[in-house]
Amino acid sequence: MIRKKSSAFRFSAFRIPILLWACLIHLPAEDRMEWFKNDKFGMFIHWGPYSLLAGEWKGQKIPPGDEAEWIMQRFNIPVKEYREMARGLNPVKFDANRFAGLARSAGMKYMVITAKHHDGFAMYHSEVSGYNIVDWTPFRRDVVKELSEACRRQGIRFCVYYSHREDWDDPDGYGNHWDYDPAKKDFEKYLREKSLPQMRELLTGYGPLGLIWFDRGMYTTEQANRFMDLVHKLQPACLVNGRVGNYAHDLLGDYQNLNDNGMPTGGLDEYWETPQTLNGTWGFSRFDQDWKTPANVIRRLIEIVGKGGNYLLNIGPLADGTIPAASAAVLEQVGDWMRRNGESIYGSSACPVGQFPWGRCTVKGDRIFLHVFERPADGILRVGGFRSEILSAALLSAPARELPIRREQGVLQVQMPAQGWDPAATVVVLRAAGKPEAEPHRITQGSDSPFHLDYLNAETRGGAMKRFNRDGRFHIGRWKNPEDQVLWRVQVSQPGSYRIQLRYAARRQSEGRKFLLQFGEQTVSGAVKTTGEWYRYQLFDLGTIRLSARGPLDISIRPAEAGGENLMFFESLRLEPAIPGQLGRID
Ligand code: H79
Repeated sequence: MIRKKSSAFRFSAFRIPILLWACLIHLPAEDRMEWFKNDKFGMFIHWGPYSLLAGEWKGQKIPPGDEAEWIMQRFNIPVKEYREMARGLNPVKFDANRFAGLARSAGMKYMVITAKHHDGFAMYHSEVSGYNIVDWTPFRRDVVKELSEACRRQGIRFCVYYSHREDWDDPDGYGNHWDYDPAKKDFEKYLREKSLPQMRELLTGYGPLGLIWFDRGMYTTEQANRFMDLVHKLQPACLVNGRVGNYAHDLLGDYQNLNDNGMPTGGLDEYWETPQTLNGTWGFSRFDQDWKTPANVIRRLIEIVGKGGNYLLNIGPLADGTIPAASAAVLEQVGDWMRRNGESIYGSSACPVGQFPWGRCTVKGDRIFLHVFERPADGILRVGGFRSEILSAALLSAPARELPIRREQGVLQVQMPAQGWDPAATVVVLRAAGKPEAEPHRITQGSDSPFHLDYLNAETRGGAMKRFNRDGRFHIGRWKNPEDQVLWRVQVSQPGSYRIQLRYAARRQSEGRKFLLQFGEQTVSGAVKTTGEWYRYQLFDLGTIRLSARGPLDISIRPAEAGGENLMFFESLRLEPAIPGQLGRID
């Protein structure tokens, strides 16, 4: 289900053959992902009975920064009492237009609302369970329906969050061990009678959905596929996030989520999004007023988009239906910036040269957008790393006024104006002669130091993909054939003998598979050793290699033979001086 993206983080020059889609999928992957690639910024809404408790149960408080929507689990609130409490949910001030309007003025293009969170309560009119906002509360209005209609009117793509495994209300759902004996749970019954039927209701009653945001994974891949198949059968264009599957197995879905509030260390070869919240909680808490500043949110957006991802930013409405004034104010200010600078965000791709000391970048067509966080003291912005000829520079806010540029020892210098600075990020637009290309980059070594080669500084070829793993780490996987390669371009300054240390995880199916490590003309072969199941990484010693010449060297790893399973989940290749202090000195 996951396609390699066309925009790699650093080495963008290699294009991946288009994978054939399973005949189940009615639309080609590219078409279905198009809006996701363009839109970049979405609104997440966590809203449910927990909003009424606002972080407190019978005098016990959720500490600031902890997750208020977890209150039922945290204080082991009995189902009977939580259900009684939920009867009081009556958000009389709720106005769906206000939500859609705020998303719109913040520059957000999609909205994801918790149709059911882990507490099992549906924020829509469900016939599967009467424990929903229409049948259970005096409010009697379908919040999900009203939001879906308001979003459609205001041009926001509507999406739902659905916790498909966790359900603290249902005797057979996952998670409630204080009311129900885990040994007596019939999880299949839960899937059959609540989770899948509710998913069907959401897919058939609320118009076209942009994506379904599952959470907490499934026990098995087979179970996850039942959800994926249902979504694709009823709404072929609707995307599925990666948390649909078992976190410890191969990740499924149309795109991956980083961990909650995760920031990426680098780009990935697949589509991704990071869910983050404006303070420290998802559902509303009276005890958490630690709001991020508008500038912080803007810089996070830039950081994420500059690495090829999407930013799903959460608000937690109050139980009366209003949006906390502080979070609305932050979003309005982010919107001000987006109105002026959205051109540098929507439809852009990852920066091909990584990050700069003064800020970040994105690219689109023949334009490079430089997001300047720190104003250079001498007024000259130094932009290294682009090979492309740069034809002109101007502030995005003043396109008619060209800024003087020149190149000095390969580094572009832009003479910045004294005025027009934005405290969050000032955007400079460079126009390149053609598609912006990065300079070929070589990894250098310090004195007597090892080479640490990992996913971040690697170039992937063929089917090899830089992927997220649910532990919050990253690796390279999906390589099966000799053309699926991982490559590094290094600069050897200290000839000598190096110990080769490979860190990876490998499933039993990969045991004994041969691979080749290429150091220029020298080849070292190895055989995969299993590390048990899935993502259990271990360090393996592959002997020593003598790098006798100073200068450029290409290092690669590839499967020796075609076919079979994923070779390994590769984490890093370390070249350690065999005898410390004995490497040749730099001239
Ligand atoms: O919906 C939001 C979270 O409630 C949900 N994902 C985001 C989008 C989420 N599900 N699981 N987790 C987050 C991770 C679980 C964290 C926990 Fe805890 C640590 C559960 C128990 C210990 C945080 C601290 C919540 C309660 C105490």
